[in-house]
Amino acid sequence: MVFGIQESGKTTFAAALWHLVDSEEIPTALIKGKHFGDFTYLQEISGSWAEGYEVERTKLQQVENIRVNLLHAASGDEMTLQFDDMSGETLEQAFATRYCPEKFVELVKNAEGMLLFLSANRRNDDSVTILDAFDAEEEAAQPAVDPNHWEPAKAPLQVQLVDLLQCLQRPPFEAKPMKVALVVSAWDLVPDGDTNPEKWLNDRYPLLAQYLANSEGILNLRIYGVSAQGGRLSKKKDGPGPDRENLLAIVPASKRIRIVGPEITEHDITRPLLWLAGLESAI
Ligand SMILES: Nc1nc2c(ncn2[C@@H]2O[C@H](COP(=O)(O)OP(=O)(O)O)[C@@H](O)[C@H]2O)c(=O)[nH]1
Ligand SMILES: [Mg+2]
Repeated sequence: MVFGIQESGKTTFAAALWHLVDSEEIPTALIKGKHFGDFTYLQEISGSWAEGYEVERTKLQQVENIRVNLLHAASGDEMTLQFDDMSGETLEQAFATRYCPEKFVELVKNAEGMLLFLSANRRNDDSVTILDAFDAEEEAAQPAVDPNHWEPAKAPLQVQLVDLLQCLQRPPFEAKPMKVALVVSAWDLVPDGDTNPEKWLNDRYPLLAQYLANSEGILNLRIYGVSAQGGRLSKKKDGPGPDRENLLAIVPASKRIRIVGPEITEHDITRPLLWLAGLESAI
């Protein structure tokens, strides 16, 4: 299963993955499996990706089921990467309201591994500390807002994620203990010196890092840095993004994709999935 809040890089990953396995431009550990039914949405997003544009955001209220079936050629084993590409900040809402769609419960119950997304392009958790909050409170001698007022959406991202992940252990989910592959997306935006995704996580999201390392619901953890887009792009309607020209010069397009982490080969974002499926030793 795929797990991650809005803007964490899930759809772009799916678009790049589909291009990679559909085009067969470069060898990959897992190849495209059998697909039935309607996969227009996958084709649409991978089309935008190939043209060097950002994937379009899921329209409000529209839920796109993304299922990518992958095949391990040597063993004949198959795996499915599945997620509800939910709009309307469903997970963030779930943190505040404690409600989530029933379909999501099914997805969690059936999951045997998790691809967890976190974007390197998010700044707001870095900056504010409890000391800043104290200072602000002292300055505002007369509190303008009710001191008991709490806005869940303003809770730090790592607090929200740890809470949501913890919920998966309890009814109605009761997720099986599973392997987790954390994808730090938009890895191209991380400064060059910061080459290790594990260190990146420990520095920026220490609470989440501790939870992932110690939760009984997590059998095993791996951390990857992934640039699925390769650089900064923009939506088609907004014209070419800053890195579009450079990215289009990379041929074949699959080579725009970059991944760092344990047991990887350049460009191959099926590697985390191979590990999740327990097939790594089979190659
Ligand atoms: N620079 C860069 N930006 C990315 C990358 N992957 C995703 N993004 C951007 O991050 C934003 C959120 O991505 P999206 O895939 O829509 O996230 P989702 O809401 O989790 O599906 C979009 O503006 C993407 O263009 C990447 O590899 N590099
Ligand atoms: Mg999306």
